[in-house]
Amino acid sequence: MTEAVTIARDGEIAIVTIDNPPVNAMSFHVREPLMAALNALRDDASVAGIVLACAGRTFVAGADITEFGKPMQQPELRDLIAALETLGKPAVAAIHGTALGGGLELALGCHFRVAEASAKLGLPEVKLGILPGGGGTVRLPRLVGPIKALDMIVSGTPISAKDALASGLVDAIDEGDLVAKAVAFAREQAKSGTPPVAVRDRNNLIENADLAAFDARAAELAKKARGLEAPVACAESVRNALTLPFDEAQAKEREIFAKLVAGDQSKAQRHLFFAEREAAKVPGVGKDVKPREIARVGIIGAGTMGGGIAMAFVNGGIPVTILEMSREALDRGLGMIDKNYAISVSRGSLTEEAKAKRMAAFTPTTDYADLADCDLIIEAVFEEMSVKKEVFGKIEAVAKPGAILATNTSYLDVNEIAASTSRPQDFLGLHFFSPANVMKLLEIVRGAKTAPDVLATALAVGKKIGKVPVVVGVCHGFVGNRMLGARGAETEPLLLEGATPDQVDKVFTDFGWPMGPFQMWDLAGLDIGWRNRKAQGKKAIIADTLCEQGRFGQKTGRGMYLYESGSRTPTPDPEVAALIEEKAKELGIERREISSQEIVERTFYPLINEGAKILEEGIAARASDIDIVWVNGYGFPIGKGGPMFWASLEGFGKIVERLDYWYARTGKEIFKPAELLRKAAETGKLADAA
Ligand code: 3H9
Repeated sequence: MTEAVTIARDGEIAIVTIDNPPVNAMSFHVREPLMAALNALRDDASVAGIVLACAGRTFVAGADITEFGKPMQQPELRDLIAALETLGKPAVAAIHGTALGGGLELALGCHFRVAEASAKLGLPEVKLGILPGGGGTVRLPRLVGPIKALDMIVSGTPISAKDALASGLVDAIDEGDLVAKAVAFAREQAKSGTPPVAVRDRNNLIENADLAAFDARAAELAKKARGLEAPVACAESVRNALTLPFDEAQAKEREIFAKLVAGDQSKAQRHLFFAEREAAKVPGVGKDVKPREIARVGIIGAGTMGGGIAMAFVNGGIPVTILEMSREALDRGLGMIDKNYAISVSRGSLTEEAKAKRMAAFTPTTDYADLADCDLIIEAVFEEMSVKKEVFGKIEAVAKPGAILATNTSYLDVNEIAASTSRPQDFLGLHFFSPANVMKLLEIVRGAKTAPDVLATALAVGKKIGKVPVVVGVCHGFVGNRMLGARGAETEPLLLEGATPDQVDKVFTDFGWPMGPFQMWDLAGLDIGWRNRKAQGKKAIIADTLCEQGRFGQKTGRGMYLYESGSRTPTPDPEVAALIEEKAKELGIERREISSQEIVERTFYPLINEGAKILEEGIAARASDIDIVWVNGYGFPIGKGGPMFWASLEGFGKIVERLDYWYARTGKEIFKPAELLRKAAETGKLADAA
């Protein structure tokens, strides 16, 4: 093992290098030798200045997140920062890769910062449910100004080196030998004889801060926080930097950090950070399995789904051949894509030039033979087994050997479709979520015969196009939609028994979902579920009746709710209330008061129960994979960490007890507790796949 901190000399300048792979996190075994190194250099009269650099692929990417929640070992990050500030000689951070969180805070402890042109700098702590706890909220505004600091800290989004130079965060950008440049910088500063000024003592930008403008921006950002504590706390802490003396503001930052890091929201968000990385590790797909190369993708179908999937690949830099049955359908699909990009241009997130480049990456065709050079071919056609099989018959006839064939089915049996081809080893499901160019989740459906390198390819290409991929097994609806079915099974019965649509929706939005199930129906269009139900011979008593009345939701101005013309704000409709009462009467259901707790127990608990059954069957490899599916594909509030993590907070014992109650009362399968859940009630932990 190499030493975590080493010192080299270039004349009178000392180069301190941190080497803690993979991302140089500030673990205790880095902090301790770094403090020793700084103390030694402070006392060494032959040293005129120091450069703080990192080995490997990046500058320090932050505090070591695995140490959170455990007693903090001394020295702490803030002690190191204080040591840097009081060295009495110039300290220069040499930044390559990413300087994030505690890494950027360490660099802010240096008197100067030199960055590689490709570097990124940011304080992403908010995404872990905390705020920068190493003085980031009190130092950053002193360099870049209060509003820029507020935006960076509340969003957590890193900025480029170029932006950092323009805003005063870095002092120079280097294209060549970064450490040599930083050494030259330190030497020049040391020679100047001017004592270096610590960032904490640079008060210009904050003394003249416009508090009213700051508060207005903070209020704007708070609106987007949607129940999360960290963004609001970040803003509060930056404000303290403007109104309080440095030490007082820093002490408050520390207090808030300690409170947030111990809270459930941060635990949930840290769980999601590691869960996302775990999801990329798939049983049976070792690091030695090499993905196949994907240089061109073929998409069958240019409708909403096919078009969205095609955009996702083109946005990720992979050209697409897009196939439709007719020229008109192709033109319509490409017209839609063009319109979507035009919206991005009008919002300023895409230039005209970039739009033209993206449009040029689509090769439209009506001829299957044009798919011959595609490395991955995805069908996004009508959700019907016979149609899918027919399409794959045509694809197989032209696809080159080794091309990966994928279905975007939401519910159908991937093994059955795979078996209809002669290459089931090259076959899998790639389940995108609508709008596919926006939604992060990608369920990769592993068929019985899918080859490991096909899975590795899907994971790699998914990451390349900015998706969060999760490998799941074959069952009706896979992980997400199968659990959605369990969550929604009791929504109509709840209405018939006495709840109102807005009461149910409010339980959901109070929990942190972006909207409730009935608002969702209205947004998606009630007619979509109606059509599906008719095809499957199923019924939904309230929703079907509304559809028969032409009430399809937002698009017709009436659905489960009423919508003023052009508005998306739902208003409860007395006609719907009357319809519910009438149907309940017809069915002989006696209506009663329904509590919020009952709504939770009959919707969220079956969701968790179904998740546990999915784990039991090995459809998901880990409980955390299920959390990733729900947070990225279905709007489960990130501050609650996904359904399975939330279940651990709610208490497995309590959930099982209430499921038993509802199962005894209704006999419905969705309430019959999974064995895994029963075991979790005893052990306090949900075991992974059987
Ligand atoms: C903070 O700094 C608090 C301070 O303000 C106050 C303190 C008092 N710690 O993402 P990757 C692991 S909070 C521990 O796949 P990439 C990661 O789990 C921190 N482990 O690589 C993975 O492990 P494995 C603020 C960490 O190249 C491996 O490293 N900083 C940490 O795609 C590779 O990670 C952040 O939030 C960590 N800080 O992306 C930055 N970071 O291989 C968090 C990573 O076992 N990190 N690991 O699965 C990132 O955003 C990305 O890792 C980064 C590299 C962009 C750096």
